[in-house]
Formats: sequence, C-alpha cells, structure tokens
Amino acid sequence: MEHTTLKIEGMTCMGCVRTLNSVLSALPGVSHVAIDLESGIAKIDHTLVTADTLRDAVEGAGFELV
Ligand SMILES: [Cu+2]
Repeated sequence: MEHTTLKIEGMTCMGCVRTLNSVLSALPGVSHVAIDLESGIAKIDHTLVTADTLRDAVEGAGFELV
C-alpha cells in the first residue's frame, strides 16, 4: 500500500471535493481518499496505480497540482 499526498489548487466548494473524490476513488487500487478543502491536501491510499496516475487524474478532472 502506498500513501500519496497531493496539494491541489482550484477546489472551491464541497462539490469540487466530491467530484475529485469520486474520480480518484474510481481508479483501480485506490482504497481510501481524504481531501481537505481548506488546505487543498488530498491523501490517497493506493496500490496498482502510481502517484503519476493520480496526478494525471486530478489534472484530467480540471484541477491543478501545486
Ligand atoms: Cu466546487
């Protein structure tokens, strides 16, 4: 199990958090996603996919990484 922390820019409301949460949770091997709106910090527990895949998914959903 890998634990990846990403700093994300562009989330403005809980809708953004929910969107991103479902995008990340849908990836194979992602077992837990915790996103904090205030700090923009997303913590992801995952196997199978790499941190790069997680970053691509965040950007693909229209958010930016810091
Ligand atoms: Cu929003």
